Amino acid sequence: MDRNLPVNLGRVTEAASLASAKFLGQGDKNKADGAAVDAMRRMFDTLNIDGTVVIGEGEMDEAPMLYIGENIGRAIGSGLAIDIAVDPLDGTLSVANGLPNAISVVGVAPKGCLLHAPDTYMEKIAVGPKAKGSVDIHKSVKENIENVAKALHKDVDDITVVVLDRPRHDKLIKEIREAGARIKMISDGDVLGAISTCFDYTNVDILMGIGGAPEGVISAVALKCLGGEQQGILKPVTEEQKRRCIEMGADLEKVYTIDDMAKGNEMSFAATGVSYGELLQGVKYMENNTASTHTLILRLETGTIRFIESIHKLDKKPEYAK
Ligand code: VTB
Repeated sequence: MDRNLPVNLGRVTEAASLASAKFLGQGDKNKADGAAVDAMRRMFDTLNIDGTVVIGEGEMDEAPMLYIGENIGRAIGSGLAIDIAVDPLDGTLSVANGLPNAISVVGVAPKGCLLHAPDTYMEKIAVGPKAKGSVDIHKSVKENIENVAKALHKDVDDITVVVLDRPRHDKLIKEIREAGARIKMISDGDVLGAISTCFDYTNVDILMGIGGAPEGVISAVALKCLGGEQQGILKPVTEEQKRRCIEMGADLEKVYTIDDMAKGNEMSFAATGVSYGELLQGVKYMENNTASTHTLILRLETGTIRFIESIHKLDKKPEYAK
């Protein structure tokens, strides 16, 4: 894929972050999300791509923009044909409540390479490159934690598992505690949770638990670029979700690996912080009507990991001014 595409994806997530950060702490998650979707969609249309949204804001009848199956880009029918997975704002509630770790995120691969995941839950386990090969979603929580500890040359009580703070995780949390590991509870954003396992300084070693399946595909793109590992099993809750999974050809017994979710050797990923986080700083408004953004950009072909800090002159981009 075009080597400049990853950097352009960074422009896309920067735009969505700048648009939604204005709503930090204002209690309106729909406004924050809408602004992110709108800005992301507009920036995509400036790129020379023939993109198809495979993970997006919902079905065509549910979402006006970035819906599943939507064609985006400036070169539809003639440019580089790619699958696009987006979450314009992962952590809508966090933004509304002024909480950390909200990001805007995009993953892309050549057409046909990203799993068309149904909008349902997925049980996941994810680790960074040093613990790759040491987890098995069918093994017990204790065994997985002990094997990761071994791979990382750490004691079990130095292992931190990131878990979404949800009642459905009560049993998981008990099992992690019984195994003797630590828990970092997050209110939202298991994409960032999964990515954090790949960066030592976050002190996160494993992601465990049930989150969104679409988020699982986005994480798979990032973890593939970073050399980590993720396994997932679809967990539809309602009959309607089960029907949808089967209709989409999904296998409810299958353990989806990274390569099942994100196939091939060409892939790019970008994420920009909206609110403050350990891995990515949030949007910061500064003097002289400027704002800074912090973006992680990944490219599988070369394995390059870029952190880009940008300063935006809001006089020239009035749509992002507070
Ligand atoms: C997670 C989390 C997301 O959805 O995937 C979660 O990473 C799963 O759904 O940020 P529930 O909220 O129903 O638990 C989000 O919270 C929102 O997309």
